[in-house]
Amino acid sequence: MVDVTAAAPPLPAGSAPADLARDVLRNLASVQGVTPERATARDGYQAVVRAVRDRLAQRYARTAAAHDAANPRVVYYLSAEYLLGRQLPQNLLYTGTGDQLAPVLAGLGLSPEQLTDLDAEPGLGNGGLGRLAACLMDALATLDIPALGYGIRYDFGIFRQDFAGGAQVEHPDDWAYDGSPWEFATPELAQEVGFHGWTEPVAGAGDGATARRRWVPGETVRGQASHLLVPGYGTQTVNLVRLWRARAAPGSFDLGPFGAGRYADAAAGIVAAENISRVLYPDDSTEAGRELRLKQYYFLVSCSLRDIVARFRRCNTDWDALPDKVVIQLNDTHPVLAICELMRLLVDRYGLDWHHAWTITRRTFAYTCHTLLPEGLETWPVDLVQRLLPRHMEIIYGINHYFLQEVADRYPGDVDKLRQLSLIQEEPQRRVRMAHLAVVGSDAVNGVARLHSDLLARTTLRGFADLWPARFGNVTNGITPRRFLRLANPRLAELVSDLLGGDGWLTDLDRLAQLADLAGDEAVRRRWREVKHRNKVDLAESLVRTTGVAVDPDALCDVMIKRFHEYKRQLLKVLHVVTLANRIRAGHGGAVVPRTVVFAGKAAPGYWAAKQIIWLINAVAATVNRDPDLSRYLAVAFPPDYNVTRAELIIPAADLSEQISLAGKEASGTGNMKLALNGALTIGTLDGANIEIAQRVGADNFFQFGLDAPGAQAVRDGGYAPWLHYERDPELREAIDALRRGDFTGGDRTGVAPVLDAVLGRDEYLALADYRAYVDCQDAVERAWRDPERWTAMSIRNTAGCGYFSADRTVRDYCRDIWRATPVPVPTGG
Ligand code: NBG
Repeated sequence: MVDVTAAAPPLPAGSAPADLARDVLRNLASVQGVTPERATARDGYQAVVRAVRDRLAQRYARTAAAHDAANPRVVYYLSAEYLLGRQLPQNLLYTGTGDQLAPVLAGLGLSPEQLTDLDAEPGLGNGGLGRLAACLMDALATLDIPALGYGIRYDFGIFRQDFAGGAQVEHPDDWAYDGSPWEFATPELAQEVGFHGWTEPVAGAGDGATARRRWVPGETVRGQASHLLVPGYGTQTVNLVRLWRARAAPGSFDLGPFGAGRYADAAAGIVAAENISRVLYPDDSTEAGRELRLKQYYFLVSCSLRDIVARFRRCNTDWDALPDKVVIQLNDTHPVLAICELMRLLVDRYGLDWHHAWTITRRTFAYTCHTLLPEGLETWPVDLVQRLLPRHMEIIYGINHYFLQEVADRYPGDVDKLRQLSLIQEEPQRRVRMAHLAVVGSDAVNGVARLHSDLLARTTLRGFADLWPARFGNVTNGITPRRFLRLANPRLAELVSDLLGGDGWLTDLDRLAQLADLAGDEAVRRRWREVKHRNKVDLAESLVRTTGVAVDPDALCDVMIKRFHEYKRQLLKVLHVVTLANRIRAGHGGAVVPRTVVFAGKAAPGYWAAKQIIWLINAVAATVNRDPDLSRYLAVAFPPDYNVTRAELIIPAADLSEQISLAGKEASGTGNMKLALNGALTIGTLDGANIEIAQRVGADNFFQFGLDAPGAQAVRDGGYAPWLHYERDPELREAIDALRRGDFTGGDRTGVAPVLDAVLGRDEYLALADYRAYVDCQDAVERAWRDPERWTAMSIRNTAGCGYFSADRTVRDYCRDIWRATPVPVPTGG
């Protein structure tokens, strides 16, 4: 086991209160080389981070020792994404140093906020999937489960979003430009990763597809490990996220061309190698882009699998014990090549017979699917895989060969079945179906909410669920209450602790259920409202600063914060905003409750329709906010660059949570859980985890509307005609006509036309079919809002019902049903 503390100069770090001051002062002198009088905010930040990190590193050293001694089953989480959020506030809380910080900083003339502002968020992910990975890592450590998360140390994370003329503009996210002080680079922990080349037979091994072979790569890069420490809350366990960074082999810099003035040529090899971990999800609209992305995935998989095998072999000799000591969780399809890589290692390197290797491999992996959208299930062109990873392509054919035999035995003569289930899609282009490979090569397959898991087994992966029903299960997602209630919303956390007589809820979220009884207590409701109001004042101040939009903290705070995608139906929300504006313009302002609508989120850079909707929202926002008749009742704010940090600001202030995806499309959602936990009421469809939220908080405290998944299917099957809704519903017609006239886009009709043509023509996500139900349900929201006592009681019951959505429960479910992992307590230090 690599000792991550080795990378840092050894500083004795204690845990008594005075020790933080002592350590910070020492770090200022010995790490930053400044006297306290000359220390800048950045010096202070570095010195504090180092002092806190040292404490975590010491816990990590003890954790690693305890794990080595126990030789337990370890959970290895393979994920292309981690959205960890800021580290400083969390690590102060988890090390119990937060309270000591203010006096230390005061002595340096600094404030805690100055330090927090310097703490860059590593944006190594896109959205829900990456944040889920971070929440699960937090819960794993909190529950003392031995676990290691593997990922890629991207130089540039998810782009920074800005608006120009209302349109999304993407800037590179150079998150570690000024260094990343939480990170432990351990370059000595490295793996060599091959690409391209050819395969050849091994003497005496036979020559079938499943025989042992040798791969001679044509290109090799090095993966170097870099670590982020993941502490558990209220425990000594510190696990790791191990991120791989691509480097050229030492000596790759070419002095010859450099001497001749050809500087770019001299560094070409280095640049090519390092490009592998350069950016999160390189644009794959070109052949080169597609190859680079597949290279990334294999780079992650190859470094991680070799590392896992080496860790296993330090304490074990019997390969049959691998599935008892190792469980590899595949977070969506990105890391699924890991199945082939383990087969390659076992067969080619360690000489196991194919069937023996397959039995071990299949019992070692588990796969979580996070989508139902067909485009979310990755496939790769066979010729690309063949070229980049020739040995893996042979292994895929080998796996497919035996798998299709099994299918043929089960369904004799059913050629269609073979075609449907094969790992290879034949038409229109030969491609490898990564989800099929994942299911065939895993012991367990799960979806991320009850409905999603059911739909996976009944539709997307139906053929596999028929073959192996026991393999399929559900683990509903969860969120960490430490970050999303305690840290994001300290006022509510304090109130909850006060009402429940302590903060035991932080690790036992079911205790929130006791709040339900207090919803009837007028004094509690007053305090609850007071907290929400102060959070809304904070948000209002931030919105003025970031968007220039002045909002009324007393207005209903209606938030839709998530990635932009047509299935999530931000457009339906726009239609509602325009409907409200039309009502106000028609003189019915008095009937509308004052409302602030907050949108936030990014669209994939190549997703034209989603970007068009972003532009439209900004145009509508500008129109509404500029018109004094409208802005008395309505404000629309769209702060740019949504990320974990911004979510932590908006969520505590939300009154209403928009979860309005077309039923059957959102796998789970986790923002829905964060908002409900913070006392927002949901207006939502029967989709993803919304269904379970409604069950837990009570249908009376949830605004449900619209088609359910079978209903949506029936509408589509029945020859859906969106324009009929337009014709029949005067309010909808007026909303669409006003948009078409350019009334809400400063007279611009060309930008809005394609968006409207799409909904009136095909309306793939049935926005018009759900419009009336949605607007009526919003009217019900307004009626409830007019009664603050009723609303507050509903809000309290939402928080009370969210115990189930703790990531701790999610991890316990995984441990029980899939991972078979048990806690290994870590002793306290000295
Ligand atoms: C997302 C789903 C969400 C879900 C998260 C986490 C992907 C591919 N999927 O509904 O869209 O909450 O995963 O499971 O990012």
